[in-house]
Amino acid sequence: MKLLGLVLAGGLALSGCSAGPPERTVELTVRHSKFSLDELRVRPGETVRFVLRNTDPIPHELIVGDQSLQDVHEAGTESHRGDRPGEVSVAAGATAVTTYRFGPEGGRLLFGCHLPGHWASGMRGAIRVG
Ligand SMILES: [Cu+2]
Repeated sequence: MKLLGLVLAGGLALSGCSAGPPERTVELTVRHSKFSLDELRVRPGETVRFVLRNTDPIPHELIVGDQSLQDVHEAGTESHRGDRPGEVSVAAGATAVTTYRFGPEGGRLLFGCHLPGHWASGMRGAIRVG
């Protein structure tokens, strides 16, 4: 129990372990409700481990997916967060990890945070696949 307490105190949250072995790690730092990257490129079929470091005094999240998935989260009709690949919440001052496997086809996906007002104020970015 003591070890568990230490892990929780460290603020590390894990999610999306079912996506297979990561091929690459992408670090995203959040500062003043902005991501440190606004665009990234991945290869089709690539598995990416996202490490989300939140330096802000408020929680954030990272949602990876297409426009329709982002619309669902933005509308607030999606009740589950942090338990699927590419979707993770991060507490204030904490670090969270999620792993996402991109599909075999090229295209454009998005990532962002859907806490109220965050997406609209620019807490998002584009992912170019291929
Ligand atoms: Cu946010």
